[in-house]
Amino acid sequence: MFDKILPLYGIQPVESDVQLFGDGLINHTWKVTTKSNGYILQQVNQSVFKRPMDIDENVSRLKSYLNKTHPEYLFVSPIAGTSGNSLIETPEGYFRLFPFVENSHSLNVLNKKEEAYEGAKQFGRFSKLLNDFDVTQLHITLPDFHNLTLRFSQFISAVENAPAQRKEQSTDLINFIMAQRDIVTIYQNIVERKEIPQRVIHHDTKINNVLFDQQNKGICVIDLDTVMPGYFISDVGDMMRTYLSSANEEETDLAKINVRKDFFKAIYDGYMKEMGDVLTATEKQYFIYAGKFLIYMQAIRFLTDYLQNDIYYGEKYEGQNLNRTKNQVTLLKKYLELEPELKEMIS
Ligand code: ADP
Ligand code: GN1
Ligand code: MG
Repeated sequence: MFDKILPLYGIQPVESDVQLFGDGLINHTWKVTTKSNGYILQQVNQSVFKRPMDIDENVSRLKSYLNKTHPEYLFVSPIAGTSGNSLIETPEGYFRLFPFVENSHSLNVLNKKEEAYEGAKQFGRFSKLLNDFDVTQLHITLPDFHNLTLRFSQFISAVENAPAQRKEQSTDLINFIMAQRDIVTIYQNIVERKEIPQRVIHHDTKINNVLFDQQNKGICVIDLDTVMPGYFISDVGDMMRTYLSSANEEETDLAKINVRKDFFKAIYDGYMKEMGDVLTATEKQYFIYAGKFLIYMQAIRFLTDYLQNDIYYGEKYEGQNLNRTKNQVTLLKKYLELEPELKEMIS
């Protein structure tokens, strides 16, 4: 496959080393190393992203805007192939090639609150620099991606149609999710009453979508497939979901899942350093809600997938999506317990 694809970028396959790379769940990613350069080659997951062209157009619009308004910003975008296109269609699917950001790495779990601060600052900076960009210029690359109302109704129908055994194994989790339905109602109110504005939102702020340098200072954000109009609660919420606990979403020893209060403060400080002057007063009131919104939605998404025989996330071992749900539900419970203290910290 690489023998056919790399030449489309003027790269000689015989002179390149190609290795699977990273821990992303959605796309296929390889690191390509030639004598002089490093690249990231990616095959877009077309069962998730039905219109890869839309992603390419979004990224190219953002790139032209940022090149004009903030030329100093490192915006990692795909390189044009010899045809001049940055998205290349082949019989195997759609591919793109990024310059490898040298001396960078991504983290799957944060060990220091300073890293949480850096990550939050990078995502805050991204939205801030795009604050005056007209969000209607962006395609919706994943319709209803963070529409919690819809995710909830999909969950209900997954419960109704689930194989008996999978449903039985999920009983406690289903009951917990049902009991926390208020989280959906608050979201519905936000949308219906237009309480907060639509912004350019990354929608996948988990920590391995930030590149860090060797001193673990943030360099930039990556994985721009889901950049589209949305609410800031999506970005802040996914940071809470992935930065607060010292164990990540794959952890099966639930005792290891925790909410590190100093990491919460670091997310707040890092994000607000950039977005503090941009967010409205109402948005600020929803800062803590953001964590509930996103952790709850991810629990719903993992459980829905389990009930639907893992058609979306797949599974590397049996019951992985059930375990991921237990993990996220545990995280949510710990977060809810601490809510009064978290409020106090940012009041
Ligand atoms: P996915 O959508 O599957 O999560 P990503 O775009 O996040 O794919 O890429 C997967 C991983 O590859 C990232 O977590 C990061 O470690 C690495 N990566 C992606 N792009 C670059 C880049 N331009 N430079 C260096 N590393 C990168
Ligand atoms: C997926 O692509 P990746 O691995 O960064 C997913 C996110 C989930 C995440 C859970 C397009 O992110 O929404 O939060 O897995 N992306 C898509 O790990 O569904
Ligand atoms: Mg990713």
